[in-house]
Amino acid sequence: MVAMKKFALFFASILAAGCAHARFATETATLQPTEGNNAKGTVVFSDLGNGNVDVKVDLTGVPPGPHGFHIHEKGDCGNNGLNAGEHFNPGGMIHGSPDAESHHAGDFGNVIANANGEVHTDITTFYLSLQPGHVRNPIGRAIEIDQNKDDLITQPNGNSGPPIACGVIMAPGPQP
Ligand SMILES: [Cu+2]
Ligand SMILES: [Zn+2]
Repeated sequence: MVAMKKFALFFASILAAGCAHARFATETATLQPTEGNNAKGTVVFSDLGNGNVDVKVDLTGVPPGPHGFHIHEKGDCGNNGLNAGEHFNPGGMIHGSPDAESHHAGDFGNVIANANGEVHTDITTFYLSLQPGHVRNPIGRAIEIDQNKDDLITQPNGNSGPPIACGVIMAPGPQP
């Protein structure tokens, strides 16, 4: 993880230096609370250019503690997020921890809200791609934070309860 962060910093410094050759895709989701909840915020996906995607999560209004966090197969936050369907699973795997041998591409396990109800974390994954048309590109799908902890075992969704916030992953417009 430390090596990965250094690598990310390396690329960030190239961007900061204004390298004309670097064009890394990003996708963004703005999460809105489901009925009776206050959780909201943003999730930004950034192609690190090394086969990895960085997932930057910034949420507020989340009850303190762990909450299941997943990309779902449909880009529909209707019906309090239930219309998003099951987890994004282009590989036909079983649900599990992102560290496990088998898990959905959309499985991020849990994110943890601090005592102020905020989540601020970066997840690095090589199970997603931001390349246009790629089967593991999450664009157009929903990402949700759930009411409860993902137990990382129960099928098909870790028994993490209903979503407390949902947003559809979208292109940010023209790249710089
Ligand atoms: Cu979920
Ligand atoms: Zn899953």
